[in-house]
Amino acid sequence: MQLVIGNKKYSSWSLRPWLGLTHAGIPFEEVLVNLHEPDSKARRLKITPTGKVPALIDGDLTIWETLAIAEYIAEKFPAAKLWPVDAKARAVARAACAEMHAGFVPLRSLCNMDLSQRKSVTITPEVQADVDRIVALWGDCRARFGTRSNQDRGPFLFGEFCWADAFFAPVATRFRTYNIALPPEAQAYADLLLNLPAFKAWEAAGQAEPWTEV
Ligand SMILES: N[C@@H](CCC(=O)N[C@@H](CS)C(=O)NCC(=O)O)C(=O)O
Repeated sequence: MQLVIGNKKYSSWSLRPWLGLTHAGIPFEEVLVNLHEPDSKARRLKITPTGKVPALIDGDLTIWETLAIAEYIAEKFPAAKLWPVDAKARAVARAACAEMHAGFVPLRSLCNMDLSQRKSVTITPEVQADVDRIVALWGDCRARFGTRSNQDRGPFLFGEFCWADAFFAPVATRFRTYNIALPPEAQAYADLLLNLPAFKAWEAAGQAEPWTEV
């Protein structure tokens, strides 16, 4: 399998499947396309119909769109348990990923992923509403599925690591880059994601990239 990704410093969508695959120890070949090269879009359009990354290539199959890539990997590698085993938890994890995929436009527009800098922005009410919703969602997942009968099932949103954690990893970087204040539990969860060995490897590679956004 090949995973086509963009610049590690900036490409939040590429980070999600890369993190899931790497954290789960699933082997794949990484193909990095610099999004800021003049002919980059033309190169990407030869790979996917949208010209966007990430894309997963498995033999004669090319999958574009992160949610579809996540589903394909989970089906192909069920032992990796990239979705929660419990059906209700799995449904909520999928809802959380879909909400991330379709939403939080104000946050994503104002606070782009940039692993190389710390930036300051004026947080608009719309961005704060996104932050509040994410904090509430994380808290709800942790309360309902991360901990059950006082037995902690693991530190992630649904106990063990799953796609929902990978989907929110870029958000954790945005909170850090833009110094967005979080309640202690949400901060602890963001720190957990930012300290995963797989994330650290991605981050180090991103910070070493010579290309900067134009
Ligand atoms: N809906 C797509 C979004 C992918 C996306 O927007 N990728 C960005 C990089 S993070 C991209 O390829 N941008 C370059 C472009 O739009 O030409 C997905 O979920 O995979």
